[in-house]
Amino acid sequence: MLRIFATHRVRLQTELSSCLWDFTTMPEEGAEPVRMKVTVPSCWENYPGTRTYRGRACYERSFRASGNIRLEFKGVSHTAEVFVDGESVGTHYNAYTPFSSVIRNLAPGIHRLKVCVDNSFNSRSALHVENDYQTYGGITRAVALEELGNVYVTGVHVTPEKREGQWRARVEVGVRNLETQPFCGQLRLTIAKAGTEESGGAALAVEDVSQVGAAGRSVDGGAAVCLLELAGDGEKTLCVDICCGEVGEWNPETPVLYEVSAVICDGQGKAVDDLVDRFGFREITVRGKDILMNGRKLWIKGFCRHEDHPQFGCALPLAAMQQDLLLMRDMGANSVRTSHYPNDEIFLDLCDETGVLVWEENHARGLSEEAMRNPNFERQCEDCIREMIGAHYNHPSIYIWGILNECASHTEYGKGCYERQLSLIRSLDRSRPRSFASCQFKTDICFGLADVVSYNIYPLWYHDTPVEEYLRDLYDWVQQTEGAGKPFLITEVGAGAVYGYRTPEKVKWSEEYQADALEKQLKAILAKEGVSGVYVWQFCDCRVCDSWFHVRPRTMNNKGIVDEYRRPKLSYAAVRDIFREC
Ligand code: ADA
Repeated sequence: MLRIFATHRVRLQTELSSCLWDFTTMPEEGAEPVRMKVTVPSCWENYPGTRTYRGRACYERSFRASGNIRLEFKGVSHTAEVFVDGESVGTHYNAYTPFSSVIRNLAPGIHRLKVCVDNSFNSRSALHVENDYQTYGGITRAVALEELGNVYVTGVHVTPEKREGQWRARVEVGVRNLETQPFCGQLRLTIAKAGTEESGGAALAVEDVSQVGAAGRSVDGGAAVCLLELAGDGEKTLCVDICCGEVGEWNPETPVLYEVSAVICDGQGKAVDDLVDRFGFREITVRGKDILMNGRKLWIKGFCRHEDHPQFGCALPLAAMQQDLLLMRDMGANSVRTSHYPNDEIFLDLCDETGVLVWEENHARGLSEEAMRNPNFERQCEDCIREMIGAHYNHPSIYIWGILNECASHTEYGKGCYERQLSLIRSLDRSRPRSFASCQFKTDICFGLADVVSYNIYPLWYHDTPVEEYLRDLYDWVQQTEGAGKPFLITEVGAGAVYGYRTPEKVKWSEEYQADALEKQLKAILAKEGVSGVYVWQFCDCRVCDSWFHVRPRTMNNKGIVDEYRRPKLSYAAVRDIFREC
C-alpha cells in the first residue's frame, strides 16, 4: 500500500510492491547466493537463510510500461541502486526517506527492474551505524510506477494560515516539463473536504486567488486556475494564496482533513497530470513556555516508537501500524515520537486521520563528535532533512521537527552541525517549531538554536537520583541558559523489563520494577511546572544491532511498555492510569 488514499486521479499509478519479486543475495567471493521469491515491502532478516545477512542483495521484477515513467521508492534499507533494463537510473542512501527516478521515452513493452540493496555498515555510512535499534536490509516500504505525460506535478505543499479570523491556504506547486518543446496550459487547484470530491461533494468556495511569480489568475467554479507556461525542460514552483472561508479545523480531538488537488490541463483544457494530498487547517505556535495548536496549549502524553516487529522487521503492514496506534490511544497517549528517523508515510496518514500528534525527526542517534566528523555526515543529514520535509510537509499531525537525537550538542563542533540543520529546517518550513532531544546533562550549548528544549532522562534506571530532584536541577539549569523561558519537553524516560519476568522483590529488569519506575517518573514529570509533556521510552521492545548484545538482554531494547509482539507488561496499566487521568 502506497498511502491510505489515492494520490492521483489523472496520472496512472501502479503499485509495484505487493507481489512476488526475485531476491538474490550478492555475497562476498566464494559464498553461494541465496535465492527466493519474496514479497515487497519486507526485510530479509525475516526470510529463511538471510536472518543475519549483512551485505548486498538484489530484488528484481518485470513491469509493462511505455513513454515517460517515474519510479518512486518509499524506503529501501539502507542503500539502493536502481536499474531499468540493466541501466542505472538512480542511487539513494538512507532507509527512512523516499526517492524517485524519472526515465524518459521507454519503449512500449516489458521491462526489467532491479534494485541492488546494501545494509552493510562502512565508513561511507554516517547515519546507519551499529546502534540501539536494528538496521534491516531490503525494500522496506512500498514502490510505485507512474506513467507521465510531457508535464507533471512534482510536489504540492500547503501551509494553512489564519489571518483576521479567516483561514487561508498558501499552496506551492512544483511542475516540470520533460519535453524540449515549451508547454502552455493551466494549473487547476481545488481544496475540498477529504473524501467529498470523489463522492461528488462540492469544492470549497475560493473567494480570492492571488498568485505570486507567474502570470494569469482567475477563479473558476470553486477552483483556483492559473496559467501555466513552462520552457522546454523547464521546472518551476507556482505559489497561490487561497482564502478558504468556512472550514473545519484539525485538532487532536477533531482531526478534520482537507484535500488539495493540483491538476495540469493542456491547451485544450484536457487534464494531463495531477497530484492529490491531504492537509488540515491548523497552526502551531510557540508562546513563552507553551506550544499551541490553533491557540490551545498542547499537553503531550506520548510514546517513542521504533518501526520494529519480530515478523516484519521495520516493514510493518497497515494493520500492525494501526494496532500500535490503538494500543497507544488505549493508554491515553495523544502523541508519538518517530524515534530516530522519518517514518513510513502510511503511519503518518493514520496519525492524521486519528488525531495523534507527531514529533518527527531526522535520522541520527547517539553520534559522538567524532562520528559527526565523518565526511558524509553533513550531506547525509541534509538529504534526510530535505527528503523528510519534502515528503511529509502536509501532514497536519506533525507538530514539530526534531534533529540529531543525543548527538554532540555540548561541543562547539557539534553546535555548528545543529545550527546548520536547524537553519535548513527553518528555510524549508516556517510553520513548525524545531527541537532536538538532548542527553547532555547541564552541558548542552545548543538551546539558543531551538524553539523547544527537550531532554531524555533516565533517573531510576541509569542512576538512582530521585526523579523530582534530578528534574528540578536540570530545569533550573536550563533557565540559566539560552533555553530559558522556552517550552520544555521530556522526550524520553523509561526503564527496562524483560516480558514475563515477575518478582515481588521488584528487582531491575522485572515488570514490577518497570511499572513502579514509570509511575514515579511520569508523576514527577507531569507535575513539574513548565513542562509541556513527556514521551515514554518506548512503546514496544525492539531488536538492537548485534554489537549491543552485552548491554541488551535478548539483544532487544527491553524498555517497551509492550513487548515486541505487543503483549502488555505490567507498566501498561501504570502508564494508562496516569495518562488517562491528566
Ligand atoms: C537513549 C536513546 C534511545 C535508547 C535509550 C536507552 O536515550 O535516545 O535510543 O537507546 O537511550 O534505552 O537507553
